[in-house]
Amino acid sequence: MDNTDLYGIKMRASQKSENTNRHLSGAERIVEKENIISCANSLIKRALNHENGKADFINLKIENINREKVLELEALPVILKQVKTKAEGYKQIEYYLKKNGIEYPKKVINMLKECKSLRGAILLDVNTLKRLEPNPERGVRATYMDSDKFNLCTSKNHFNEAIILATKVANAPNIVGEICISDDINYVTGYFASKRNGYIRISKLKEKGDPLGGRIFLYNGKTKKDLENTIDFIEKQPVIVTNIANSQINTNKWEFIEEYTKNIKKENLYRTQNEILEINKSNVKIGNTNFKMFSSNNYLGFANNDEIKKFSAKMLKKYGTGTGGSRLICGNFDLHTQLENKIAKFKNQESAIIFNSGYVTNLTVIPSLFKENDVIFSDELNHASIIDGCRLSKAKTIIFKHADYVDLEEKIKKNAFNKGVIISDAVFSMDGDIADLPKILLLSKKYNLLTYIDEAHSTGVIGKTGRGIVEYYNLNEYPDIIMGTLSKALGAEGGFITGSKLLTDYLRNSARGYIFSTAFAAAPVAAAIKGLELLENDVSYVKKLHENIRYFNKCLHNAGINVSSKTSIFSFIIGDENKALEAAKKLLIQKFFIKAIRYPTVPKGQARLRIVITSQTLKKDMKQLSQILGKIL
Ligand code: WAQ
Ligand code: MG
Repeated sequence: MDNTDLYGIKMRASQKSENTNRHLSGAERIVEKENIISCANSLIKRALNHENGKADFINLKIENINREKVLELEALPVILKQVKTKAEGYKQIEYYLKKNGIEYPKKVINMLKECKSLRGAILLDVNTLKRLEPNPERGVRATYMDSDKFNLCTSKNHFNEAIILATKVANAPNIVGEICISDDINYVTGYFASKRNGYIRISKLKEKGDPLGGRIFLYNGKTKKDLENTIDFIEKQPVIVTNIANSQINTNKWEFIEEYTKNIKKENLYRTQNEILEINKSNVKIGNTNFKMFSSNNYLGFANNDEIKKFSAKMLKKYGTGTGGSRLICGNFDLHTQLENKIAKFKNQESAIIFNSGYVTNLTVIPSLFKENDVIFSDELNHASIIDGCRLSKAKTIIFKHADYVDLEEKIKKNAFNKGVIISDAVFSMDGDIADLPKILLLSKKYNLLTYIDEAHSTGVIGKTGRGIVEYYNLNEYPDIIMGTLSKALGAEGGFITGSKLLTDYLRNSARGYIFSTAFAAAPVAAAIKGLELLENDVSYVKKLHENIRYFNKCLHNAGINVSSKTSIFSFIIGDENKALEAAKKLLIQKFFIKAIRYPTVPKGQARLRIVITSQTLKKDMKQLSQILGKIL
């Protein structure tokens, strides 16, 4: 046996009130000499940071313990009883009391009420139901006990402390069992423990908020000497409990979800989804009702275009429904390459690479390009996929005010970097405004930064022929990294990056979302190919979209609504989440399918109606809608 000394450390914290001291918290440990200071430290921290209140007195007692006298006890085995109600919990206790020969279990349980003013436990004679504590105001206190693991004790761990105590008490002479409920008002888990049955952990023995708590040690001895031995053991015998299982059993494994759901419901942030049964141009059928669709990013109607559907179906027949592997292993069809070439050509770039969704594109490309020592300057209204990509990248992310390039420049000047990038949406998804690309490019040149532009809502939408933001500004230079989606104007599915071949080859070798995703199926790839073809060969789709956007702007103006947009996205900021929901409901009653956009899609308190105009939106619908909006906004 190791000869180094052991020390018991006890902490008690209390609060001074008029003439008494209110007990706040207490804890004890048994530690090696070398751990005294760090243990004392954390016990003091615990005393100072107790949720019950501020500590006026902290009493720390450190005493030598003879190692030879320490008893090592194996922790009681833990058995969890998951119960739904307090009543069920009590049934469990009754059952175990009966099992241990106690005739009137209800009477015993009732005595827990007497524990209220005790610092210790009731010592109950199970034969006479008489209390045996020498000092009935204090009760019997179990002390000199710890587990064999030295861990920092800054916060209370109910279960760990309880199993140490329960193991010690269950091993005391003449003790047949123990019942315990915490006096912490929100800790509802309690237990019955005995040497015979183990530690029966009962998930609910009281309602939250109930201050009832206490302990009863069940005694079955005969002589005065027996009683003395029992109390002596409980109060004086040093015990180290070994093999406490790491079972931090949660009383309700789903509580974290239930809590979350309850909270977002309270804040009007809970979301539900509609089931669309049929789509006919700008009309959708939900249930038995037709709605005018004013929410879809199907900007050019390509998701339901006959020519595209036909080609997609043909390729589905030829290649099948799946690909059977990632691009790099065995899922690479000539179709994939064709699509990538088409994207690059459409965007006037050297090369392109496709990903399974727009979200995945940003999520995987940003971290594969930017790392720990890099700096990302990101517009505060960038899409969630950019935000998540930045987070995953571990790069230092500096958020600049929305479309505020003065703020951006100030922040660039303040932050030193070796490698840096400006990331911005081209068209902002929830506001519909357009980034000032010329300014961004200017700053990027001035400070030698890369540029990363997300063209999800600009491709097929802005620019004379729908080529996006570069065409919109008539520039002859390009961002370094152009990102886009195939799922909006192109009516298919997926995302892409286009730029230099150096860039796309690098991404094929480093972007985990590319390497570890099964290549996407022929049908959506073919749809995107055909979509690009239509877009390139027939400018009428984009023209029609632009005409509709102009028309809706005019309607809004006529209805006296001060909202306008140069893109498909019109944002009607309402503010309050509930009011936005109400407005959406009113529109739904009038058969307009428009969603209230709320946090976390937009900041809290900036809930809004997001109205989307496509090439298929009917003029009469736009007119009617703007009149209704004029009334309800
Ligand atoms: N010795 C005897 N009785 C005590 C002691 C002690 N060392 N410490 C507390 N008591 C009595 C006292 O009357 C308290 O009011 C009562 O027990 C409850 O004490 O598996 O937190 O410290 O998750 O509030 C059970 C854990 C936690 C169940 C119990 O007790 C689980 C708990 P608390
Ligand atoms: Mg307590």
